[in-house]
Amino acid sequence: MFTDAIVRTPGANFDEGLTTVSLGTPSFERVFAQHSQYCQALVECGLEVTTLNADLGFPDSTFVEDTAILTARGAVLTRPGAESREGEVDAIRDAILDFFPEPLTIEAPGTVDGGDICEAEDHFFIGLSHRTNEEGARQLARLLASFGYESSTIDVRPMTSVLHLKSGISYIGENTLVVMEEMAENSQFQDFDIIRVSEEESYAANCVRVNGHVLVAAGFPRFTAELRAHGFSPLVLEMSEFQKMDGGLSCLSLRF
Ligand code: CIR
Repeated sequence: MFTDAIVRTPGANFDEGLTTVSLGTPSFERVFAQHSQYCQALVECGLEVTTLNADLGFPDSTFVEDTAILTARGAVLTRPGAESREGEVDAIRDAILDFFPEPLTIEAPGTVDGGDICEAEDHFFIGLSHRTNEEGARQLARLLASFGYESSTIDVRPMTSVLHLKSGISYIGENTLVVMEEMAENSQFQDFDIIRVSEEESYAANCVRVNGHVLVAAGFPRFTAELRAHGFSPLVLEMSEFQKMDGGLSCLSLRF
């Protein structure tokens, strides 16, 4: 069960952030509305939400998930792999200190984005991506081991359709992994129940279990029906404007 979440309001220069997709320019009005519905959903799931002010120095800073890995046994501040995002971590350190007084850190030349880290009970899948490098993954594995967690790496660098590991997989509890088609055969997933996400709906593979619900992006009816069929309770959220900037549901909050 989570009790808390940290989010950051998007800035008016949100559209100046990084993106690899060509889905058009986000409308700030819609970004803001979608962000506020997202926060509302976290509240509905029973979380106390801490909202940080927009930070115009970092257009991608609403994607707070990339800056830290918060676990039940301690926190790790990351070192984001995109240079323009490195400075986002300082503010997150301040924001988590009340909850995690002694966060561990990833050091140069290691880089890690939180979007590459998928926690499945006591095991962490660490994505090697164009943001999380091998040195960062090694450091993180060591830090997680010091908390008593196991981990393993999954290389997503050859996959052009995903920015981060969690663009393609999500752990939603009940031993269940949501996995996009391209990753579904990975032998590391063999002990999990798998819900496959078809290629046409692959954006929906980034979903988030928050207490009794699974937050899911709107517009993916087959996947949403599948979740219901497996006994989950989807809470559907419009994400179009975040998708334009390569963002998914998980990246908009740190949950703990
Ligand atoms: C970036 O490229 O860094 C942002 N525009 C999107 C980050 C999305 N983060 C995530 O999925 N964890």
